[in-house]
Parts: sequence; structure tokens; C-alpha cells
Amino acid sequence: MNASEHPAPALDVVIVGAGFGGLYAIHKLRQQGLKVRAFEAGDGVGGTWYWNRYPGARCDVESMEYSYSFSEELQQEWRWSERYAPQPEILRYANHVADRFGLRDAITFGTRVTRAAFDSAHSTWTVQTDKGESVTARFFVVAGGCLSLPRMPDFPGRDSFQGKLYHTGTWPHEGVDFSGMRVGVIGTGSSGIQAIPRIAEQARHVTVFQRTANFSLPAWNKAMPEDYEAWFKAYYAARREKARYSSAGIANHPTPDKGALEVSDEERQKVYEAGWLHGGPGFTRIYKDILSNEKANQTMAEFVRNKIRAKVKDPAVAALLTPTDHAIGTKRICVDTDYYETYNRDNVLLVNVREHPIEQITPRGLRTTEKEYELDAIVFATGYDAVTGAILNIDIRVDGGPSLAEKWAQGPKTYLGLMTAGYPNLFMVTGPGSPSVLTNMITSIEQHIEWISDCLRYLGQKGIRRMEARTDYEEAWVRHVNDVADTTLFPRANSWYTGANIPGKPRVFLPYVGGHGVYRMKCADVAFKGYEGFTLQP
Ligand code: NA7
Repeated sequence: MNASEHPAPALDVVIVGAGFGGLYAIHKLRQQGLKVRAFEAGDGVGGTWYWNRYPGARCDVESMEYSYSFSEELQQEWRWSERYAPQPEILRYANHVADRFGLRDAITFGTRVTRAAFDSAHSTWTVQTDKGESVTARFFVVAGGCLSLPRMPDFPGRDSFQGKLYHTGTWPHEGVDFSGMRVGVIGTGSSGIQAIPRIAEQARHVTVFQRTANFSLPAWNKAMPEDYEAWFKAYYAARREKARYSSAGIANHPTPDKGALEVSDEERQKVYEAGWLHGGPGFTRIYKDILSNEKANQTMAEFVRNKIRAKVKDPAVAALLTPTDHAIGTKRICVDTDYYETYNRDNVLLVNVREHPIEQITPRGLRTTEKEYELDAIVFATGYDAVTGAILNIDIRVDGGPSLAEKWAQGPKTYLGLMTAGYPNLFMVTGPGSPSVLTNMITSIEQHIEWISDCLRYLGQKGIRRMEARTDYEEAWVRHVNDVADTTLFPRANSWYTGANIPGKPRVFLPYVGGHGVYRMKCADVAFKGYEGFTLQP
């Protein structure tokens, strides 16, 4: 049977994930009449916000911006209760969206996609799940999330521990009551920094095992001011448009015209003080050279170090909490409520596991190279196999050839972070080489889904069955992503942005740091030129 005789697949698109990416993909692609089906590992929608139920979990992008912009009615009617929404509220929002737009019937929950095979003869993807189901579609859209494959360091003895072990990224749905317990927390990234103050309020004692001190900025979270909400909603369309052409996909971020070294020390201090009082991650964008000039960065880093020293009463603890090994903002900046202040509590102990690494988990607790700590519970806030983890967790092949993991053995290669050469009709949502984790994820997700949806309409209109990124364009894009990253301080830090947190993962700066607005224009330009850099076959 030749391609033209082969029956059309039952589906147009199979989607991985029902987080914010998957949900919008279902909605958008269905709206244009495509038959879609999504598989979601969780038993509900929400992705990151379904899994990350640890105490203190909240978004570090303001709620008025960390939300979909595609429906004016939705954005006008939904009401956020706080400046930064807590996890349960974001999860309610994801559920509201799923119900409001009738998306649930397209989703198979509690099911992981394990393999995907493209058959060139018929230009179809066959996708298999861990429940033994197999479906065929013309297109395969992976929206599995950038921070969805939790990383659990394999300390010896983990199974011997007689207390309870938790990972922030797979938190029990019923919550955890730490009352009366001695709790150990490993990790001081965003998750640890959010969870530690809340756990310390409840537990008898908390021991924090810190390998790297991180910079954290105050959230100054508060109930949503009614006048602010009203103002934002009155200008929502304009705010969203501003976000779409901003660097981080956030309208409220500063758009600096000066470098930190162009102003007097006095002026800089004043500006930093004002920025500190505003709080949030936009702080590192106050001056245009903070993330590219070491000296400029030092001025901000030292300002924050002084804030830490002022907050923490014990100078030895303050010194340990003061980051010195990376430029501010080059590891994901954290946003907290009472993080540093928590170390002034009598029931909190900070342990330096850079100096004395964790050796093993014991039946009674945890042993570093210095001593054993007795614990009733251990919380792993040890992060994720970021950006590429979820996609490479699927065995993806074309005509039985090498897997995508094999192609990417030296680091991911994509064209625009949307497609990868040699794997036709496979689209990635916020894939490596796109701005993704450096931006408001929802802004980036909407841009990708809208680009994919326009693209599929174009292919339909032109009768194109097979679309593939060209290797030369992919190579040029990878070079461009690296060149831009090399103009910044980002690649110097040992962060999950570079894969440095996963032993053996190739060291590549994963996201595109050129800015969301610039990137959006590039993607639009490629589409306008008839999908330049892609081969399109009837
Ligand atoms: P992160 O930011 O990757 O933080 C993980 C933390 O765990 C970090 O402090 C690590 O130290 C620490 N870690 C990891 N492995 C070990 C071992 N073996 N021993 C000691 N400490 C360890 O993950 P998060 O979940 O906090 O945040 C992820 C993102 O989610 C966040 O940036 C937001 O975008 C949302 P290290 O720094 O590697 O020395």
C-alpha cells in the first residue's frame, strides 16, 4: 500500500501533558477543527502546579501576568487573591480553564507517553503509553514541561531510612503535618527557599543542608489590592502586548536604558533600595548590564549580600547564606517570604554540605562526612532534570533510527526550540533553544502554541504532510543560542540552566537568552517567509 492508500490516522495531533502548555494546545488546535488527544501522567490538569504542593509553593511571577491572555472574558472574570498566587489557587485556575473550555474529554489522565515512532512511509507518529495504549496521529506535540522530571540524588542508604522521604516536586496530595518532627531539607533553590520558612513554623526542628547559597529577593506578597487589579484589567490588552514584546514576557519588568556603572554610587544605591522595596524577580533587570557585565553585577550582588547580613543575626550563619560563587541572576533568582529571617529561629540549623558533603542516608537520618543528623523526615528540594528531561524521558525515533536522546547526547539541538532536524512533525513547546524558563512560562507557552497552530493551518492549506527542520538552519540556531549566551554571565554559573545539576548531562546553556520579544519576532519572520529553514513535503 502506498502513502496515498494508507488510511488517515484517527487523530491529527497527539499532545504530551495537560499543564498550561497542553491545555492551551488542546483548546487552540481543536478550535481550528483538528482532532487532538492528550496524555497526562498526573490524575488532574495543572502540570507543575499539580505536582508541586509543598508548603509555601507559589509562583514568582505576579498573578495578573502569570495567567492566560488568549481569552478576554477569562482574564476579566478570574480573580486572583494575592500578588503572587499560591499553588492551590493556580491549580484551581488550571481546573477552571479545563472546565470553562471543555478540555477534559481530550485528556487521558494517569498515563505517561513512553515511546513515539515516526513512520516516514505514511508520515504518521505512533505514540505508546505506559498503560499499553497506542495511538496514531499526523503530528506529535510535546508539552511535558521544563521542570517536571524531579531529580533525586542517589545517596546510598535511601531505602534504609525509617522516617518519611519527600521530594518537593511529588508532594503528597493530602499534605504533610510536620508537627513535632525533626525535619531535614536538602536543597536551597526556589523550592527549598519557599518551603523552609513554612516547615520551620510547624516542625520541632529543621536542619537545612545547603550546598550552594542562593540569592533571594523579597516577594512582599500581599492580598491583591483592588485598585491594582482594576487598573490591570482596564488595560489588560495593552499590558499583555507589552509583555509579548518584553524580554521576560512580563509587562511589569523594568525596561532599563542605563547600565549600573553609568550612574553614581549614590544613585545606584537609591535605585536598588527602591527595587528591593518593590521586590520580585524584575530586580535583576533594573540596569541593562547586570546579567552581562561582571562589575555591574557585583554592585547588585553586594547590595543583596548586605541585605542578607542585616537580616541574619548570627554572622557565621549570615556568611554561610551569602552567595559568593556566582553572579546574581545567573542561577535562577529566588523570591521569598521570610527566608533569611527563618535562620534567626531557635529551631533552625544550617549545615554546610559543600564543606562536608552528604555521605549517606541512614536508618535514623542523614550522615555527612562530618557527622550524623537524626531526622524524622527528609525533604528533597533537589530540583529537576530541567528543559530536556521530560522530552528525553520518551523514546522518540524515526523509522527505527537513533533515538532523540542519542541525537542529543552532546546537548540538545533544535531550530528555534520548536523542532529538531531528523524528527519530522514533532513540535516542542518551550523546548531547549527557546526563551522558556527565562520568561513568564505562560507568555512563552501561548507564543509557541499559537505559532504551532498557525503552522498546522498553513500545512493543511498547502497539502503538506511532512515538515522538518533543516540541519543547516538548526546548526545556525544552536550557534546563535550559544553566541548570545556567551555575551552574558549565565553560562559561567553551575546552574540547571546549563545542565550542571545532573551528573553526566552535557553542559549546554539550554534556554535562549536573546529575550522573548526578539525571539517572537524571529519566529514570526520564519513563518512569514513560508517557514524558512524547514523542508515541507506534500
Ligand atoms: P533547584 O533550583 O535545582 O535547586 C536544587 C537545590 O538542591 C540546590 O540548592 C542544589 O544545590 C541542591 N542539591 C541538589 N543535589 C544536591 C546534593 N546531592 N547535595 C546537596 N544539595 C543538592 O531546584 P528547585 O526545585 O528549588 O527549583 C527549580 C525551579 O522550579 C526554580 O528555579 C523555579 O523556576 C521553579 P546546588 O545549587 O546544585 O549546589
